[in-house]
Amino acid sequence: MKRRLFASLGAALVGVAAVVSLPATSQTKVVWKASDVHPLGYPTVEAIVRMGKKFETQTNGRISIQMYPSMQLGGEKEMIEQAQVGALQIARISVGAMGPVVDDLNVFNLPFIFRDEAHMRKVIDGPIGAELLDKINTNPASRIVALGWMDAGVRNVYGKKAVPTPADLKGQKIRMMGNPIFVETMNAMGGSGVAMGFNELYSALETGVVDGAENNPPTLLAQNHYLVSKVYTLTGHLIIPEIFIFSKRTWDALTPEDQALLKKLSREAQFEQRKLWDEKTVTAEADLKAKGVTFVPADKAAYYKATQPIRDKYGVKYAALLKRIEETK
Ligand code: GTR
Repeated sequence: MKRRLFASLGAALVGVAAVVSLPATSQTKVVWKASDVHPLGYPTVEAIVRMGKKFETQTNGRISIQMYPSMQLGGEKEMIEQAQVGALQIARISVGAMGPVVDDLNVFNLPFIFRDEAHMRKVIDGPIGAELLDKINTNPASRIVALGWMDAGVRNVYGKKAVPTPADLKGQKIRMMGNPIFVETMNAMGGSGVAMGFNELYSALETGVVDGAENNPPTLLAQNHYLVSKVYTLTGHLIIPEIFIFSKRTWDALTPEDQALLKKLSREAQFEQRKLWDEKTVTAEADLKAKGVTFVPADKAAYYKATQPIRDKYGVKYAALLKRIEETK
């Protein structure tokens, strides 16, 4: 009798639970597509995966995120285009690839404008960072919503030979991201800049179509470029943050509550990625050294001097902003 009572009580409770959860489950489940050029486990990818888990928990499974890593949905240019038409929702993009879409961002694509990573972080965390995200959001042509910033460390040159001074880069074909500023920067540094998609780079390095490239240590490791490029010269010419963006088309169809949740979880993802980034930079450097990559110091003052024409040429229209960046302590 008692047992039957408990059984029916249990059934009643299950019934209550089903009724209570009905509003959530009766709404259509949404799966947002997220994309990154890097593999699973890379800090930017991991931060979005974690954000997806939080979304799932906090919306009772109504919204989740499916990550498509490792360029499965194409390069960054393609990812931006897909976000613009709503074919994907979240894309993590280097500011290098965003410059051609929203010109104001190109200020971050100039060589040696940040003293170091800490300086860059101060800038993106402060009013300048907020203003630039806003420029993306209010630019009708961008058709994307900027969710937040991510870290991408310091970019250094890698290849088969050490390039401690600009003279060492003479005749070296170095792959740069597809933005004219970068090609001109490499030319000013003494090398020969070649604009090329990230997806073509490994084979270009392997076959000698280019002699080298430039990037941060986690990328050199994660993209396996170290297998064919064993010398990493610490030129430190670019410190380019990354952003993660959302499709404006999808955003406009969200409820204000979901928009607010997305903003909140994005802010958390930004700082979670930073923590993951710092950890990964340390382990990546150690891993690369263990795998036979030589780290070579560079004459940074010489590279700074060599790239002055680029700051002069492109910096004019960002003069006020550049002054504020410099004054950020
Ligand atoms: C990496 C960045 C990628 C991509 C790549 C490149 O540091 O995380 O988003 O921009 O550089 O050089 O193309």
